[in-house]
Amino acid sequence: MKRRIFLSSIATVALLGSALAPALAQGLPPLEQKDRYKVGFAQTESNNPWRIAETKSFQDVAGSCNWDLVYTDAAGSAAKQVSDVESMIAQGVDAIFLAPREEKPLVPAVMRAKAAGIPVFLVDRSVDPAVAKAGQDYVTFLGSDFVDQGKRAAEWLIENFKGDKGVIIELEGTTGSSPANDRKKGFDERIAQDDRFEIVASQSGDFARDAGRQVTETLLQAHPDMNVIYAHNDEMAIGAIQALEVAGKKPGEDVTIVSIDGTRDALQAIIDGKMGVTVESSPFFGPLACDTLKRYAAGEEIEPWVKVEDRIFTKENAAEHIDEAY
Ligand code: GYE
Repeated sequence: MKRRIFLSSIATVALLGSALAPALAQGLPPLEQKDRYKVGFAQTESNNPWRIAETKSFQDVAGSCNWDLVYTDAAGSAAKQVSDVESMIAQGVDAIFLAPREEKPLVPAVMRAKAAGIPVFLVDRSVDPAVAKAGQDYVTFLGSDFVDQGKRAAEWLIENFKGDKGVIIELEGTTGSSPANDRKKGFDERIAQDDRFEIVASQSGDFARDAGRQVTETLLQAHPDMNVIYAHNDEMAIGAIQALEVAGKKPGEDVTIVSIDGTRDALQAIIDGKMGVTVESSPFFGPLACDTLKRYAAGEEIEPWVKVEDRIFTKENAAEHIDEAY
């Protein structure tokens, strides 16, 4: 059924040379313009406020954008997420928004959707750029510049750290995910330019509060002189704060904490003086997803990266923003 639509669209484009031509020239499946779409949103997990806010943003926009939303939750399993996408293909969705848990294992899901004539939009995370390309295998990536987020966290630390020697523990996000890879790169490269700092340990806490707490507990034993924590997201930073407090350390005084996201708990920790900074990474993708899908259906050539601009939250502005946080 889907394939028939795909082929007949090709014929139409060939005849009319219509606005769908740019998409098809690059091998992307076209999308008809219609009043209502059946849209898949393949979520990676739902174990933190960021994911819950993102899902809600998609559910909210489904109403205003005339979508019948097919929602799946991979519960932290890349393998389940691949089969979630396969089930969306089987259900004949018009388009898929995929938040790929990890860069490599989700590539086959992208390729299968493309082969089935269904345009894929990557949202919040990306897949391995060496094997799958925007504008060719999937339409575009909607999301933040993670390298820049890591770099900005490092720059805040360089400007605000008071001591002579910064002994850093890094809590990495989900291994193999694009934000973990890129937030590490951006931070590590920038911090290496200042000899006051040394990263003594860098370990994954899977973007989760509990894992962040446990990893911090273990690393604290091995590096009792640590005085900086860089967490790839706020949930792990909050877990780290709990571990520090149990160990009798004062977060914000004995240990400077820098992080990424902008959750309500993180903004509260900044207001309380426990956390120094969180670089924003917005989960509110619904309106942007609606707009990008409409532009694509209208035949616009979509830029390979629909970039989200991020703010930065510190004690100067955290109180102003806490009411809009999640
Ligand atoms: O920072 C984190 C979430 O992919 C940008 O994943 C997202 C990250 C976000 O679990 O909290």
